[in-house]
Amino acid sequence: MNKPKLVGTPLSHFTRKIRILLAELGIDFEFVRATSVLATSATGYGENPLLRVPTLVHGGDTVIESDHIARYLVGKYDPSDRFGVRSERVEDLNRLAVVNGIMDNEVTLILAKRGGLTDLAGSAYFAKLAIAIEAGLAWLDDHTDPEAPGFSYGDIALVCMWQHAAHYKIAEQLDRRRRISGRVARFAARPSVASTAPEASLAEAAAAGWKPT
Ligand SMILES: N[C@@H](CCC(=O)N[C@@H](CS)C(=O)NCC(=O)O)C(=O)O
Repeated sequence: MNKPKLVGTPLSHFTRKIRILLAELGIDFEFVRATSVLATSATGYGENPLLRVPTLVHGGDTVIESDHIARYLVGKYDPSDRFGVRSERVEDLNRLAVVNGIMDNEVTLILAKRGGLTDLAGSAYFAKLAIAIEAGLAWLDDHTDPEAPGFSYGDIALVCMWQHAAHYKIAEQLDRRRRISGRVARFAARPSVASTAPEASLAEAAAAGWKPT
């Protein structure tokens, strides 16, 4: 089967979950960089009808939704599921849901601003999204053990959420969340993590001629 093609943007935290997983599993893949997440044709999103990334194209399959892509990859390449992608433990499911929810809210706020809205704090809905980000971070901080052994899919998602929030300065006083920051710091130098960090990813994309539109 030909090598997987992953469509995403250099800063997309949902795409980064898959980039890190692919690297950890040693799977060679082609990274196709989308130039805009405000484009209105599915073409730029690997034909994801929801106009989002990531999208994975592999053989005859097109897989959308980051966690589904992760499950697909594990099914094909890592049946022992060494990172716990398919974990059904309630604590893993809840942590992943909170991380994904924070990431979703970040995307909505960033794209609302990029799309032209200026007074996000003045809208009850957008203000609520920002409050939920803070509440989600507080919850995650309480439910993260910085010293727990191993590196799991939950850790991959946590790192992607955290470094993206730091890059976009989307949350208040991230330093307050010492348990999350401690856990992320443990993995920051791991090659799969360091090579996909926001600044590294942007530099790599620029070197490859990528320009956002
Ligand atoms: N639930 C989706 C979320 C994907 C998502 O929101 N991706 C962002 C980039 S990080 C995007 O493409 N947003 C465009 C939009 O929401 O219109 C997943 O896990 O794949």
